[in-house]
Amino acid sequence: MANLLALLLIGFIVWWFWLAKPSRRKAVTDSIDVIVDGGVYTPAVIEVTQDKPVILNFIRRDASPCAEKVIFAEMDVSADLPLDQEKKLELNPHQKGEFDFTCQMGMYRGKLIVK
Ligand SMILES: [Cu+2]
Repeated sequence: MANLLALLLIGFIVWWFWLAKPSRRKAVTDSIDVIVDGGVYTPAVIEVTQDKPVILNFIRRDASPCAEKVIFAEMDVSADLPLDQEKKLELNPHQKGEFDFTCQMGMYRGKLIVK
């Protein structure tokens, strides 16, 4: 009986780590939620893949005017962020490197890493 349970457990672990993982990873890569609150972007460092379109889903919780814009200066991309709503920003990063994104005054700071 104990052996059977151990076998079932191993089977579950194999399924969980090797078979279930690819679909979960894909969902994370295609659309990433970014919370804007308390002076920080969460997550503040976002890793994406070169030439693979990705949606950054900004959710602004901070009412201060400071947070109302997000600017990717080097990529020439910016967006207005409505309060308590989702704002989808689609990027198709063609260039590898690290790109800062900030609010218009540079107080909120985040980094997009293209690999
Ligand atoms: Cu600001």
